[in-house]
Amino acid sequence: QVDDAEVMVFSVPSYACQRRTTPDDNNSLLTDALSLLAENAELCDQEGRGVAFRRAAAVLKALPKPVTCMTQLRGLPCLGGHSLRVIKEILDNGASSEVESMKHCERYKARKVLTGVFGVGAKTADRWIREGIHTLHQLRDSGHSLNRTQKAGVEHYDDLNQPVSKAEADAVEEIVAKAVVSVLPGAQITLTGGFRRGKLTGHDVDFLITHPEEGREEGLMSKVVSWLESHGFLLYQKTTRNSYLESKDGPARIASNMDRFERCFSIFKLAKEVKRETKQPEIQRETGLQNTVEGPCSVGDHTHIQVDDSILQTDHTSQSQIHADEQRSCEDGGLKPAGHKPWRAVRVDLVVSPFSQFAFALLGWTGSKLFERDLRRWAGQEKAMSLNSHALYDNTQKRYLKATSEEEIFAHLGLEFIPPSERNA
Ligand code: TTP
Ligand code: MN
Ligand code: MN
Ligand code: MN
Repeated sequence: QVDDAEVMVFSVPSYACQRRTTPDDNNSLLTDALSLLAENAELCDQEGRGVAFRRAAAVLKALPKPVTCMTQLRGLPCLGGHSLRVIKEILDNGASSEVESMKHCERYKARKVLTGVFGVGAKTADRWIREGIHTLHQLRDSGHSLNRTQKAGVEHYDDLNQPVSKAEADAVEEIVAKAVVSVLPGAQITLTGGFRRGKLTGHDVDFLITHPEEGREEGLMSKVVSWLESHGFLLYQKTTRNSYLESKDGPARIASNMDRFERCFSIFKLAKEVKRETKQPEIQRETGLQNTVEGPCSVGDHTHIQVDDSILQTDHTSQSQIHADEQRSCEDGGLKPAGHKPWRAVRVDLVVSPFSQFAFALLGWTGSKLFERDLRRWAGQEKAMSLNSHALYDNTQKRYLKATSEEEIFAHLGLEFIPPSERNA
């Protein structure tokens, strides 16, 4: 029996862009389960179901305290029947049977391994699974010809499936900054994506590049890429040119959340810091200071021990541990044992924006994805406006609303400003 008067009932606005969501999570047991269901739906190419579970998880993530009973959830938005069933089962039994059986499902595991390859989406993975391909070894043996992106994805599978640390992001930023000022003095780079939101790890590192004099940014990407290539920092890159000016339909009508900036999806070759003089690696690691690229670091549901010279020197890392890690990385799907290479592969996204669109590009590339989705939904449904990473159009006034900062865009939209660190919906 629960006395309603004593239960803390939560209240949350329904659009993610109306909420403050910090990177921490008081309900990770529940949100992890719902995120897994979302991921599975996305892997099955069921985007609508995926979004529904993402929304439910995001509402719980925004709560100030752990949920202890269903009564507290009364009146909360975005919690559908399916999500509520899952939540109830976890509150009652500590786990969801649906999620647990999904985790052990062969098809789910195969989808995860195959879509874990950079350049492989849900449709390709499913086609392979129907042919009986469940692992990277089977993929290699199948003789399927892979495109250039997928080849790079397989080649760097283990590195790319290991989260990028903030220290590594900082190291990448230093390299990109150097490249950018070398090819165009006065150009500016800004860290975007999850790291701008204060996340401690990410699946990649995102940057936005611009120049305060409109037009000077033209042709900048190819120069930056050439610089990076000639200095040996790129393992892979695919550059797409700016298609914004060519679009006939105008920026307000770009339907998808794909923008038209000049961009580069790349894989960086990032040197691992080798500290031969290091006496107390354990302490260094805990402070998380400067270029502590060395592990072991806890990664999702399993721990990777990063093997490099610095860790070979630590007396607590035995050869058998290293061997165990090599085995694990093979079981994970990697084709190669964790090598002793002095570098690691890191996914990096570069985007170039004209200065006049910078605020929109910054807002659009900071995320989270659900926060972005709800910003656009808010604009359309509540304000009769169209927002994308290039511009904001007022459908009532039939004109573009200019902005030079994120704050101005929130103001145009009639929203309280939410800083990046609170956009982790
Ligand atoms: P991601 O790098 O995919 O995500 P993230 O940085 O939030 O999380 P992670 O730590 O896993 O890397 O995307 C960053 C933002 O970029 C996201 O808000 C969506 C935006 N984006 C676009 O606007 N257009 C695009 O074409 C892509 C791929 C992303
Ligand atoms: Mn792994
Ligand atoms: Mn990112
Ligand atoms: Mn990215």
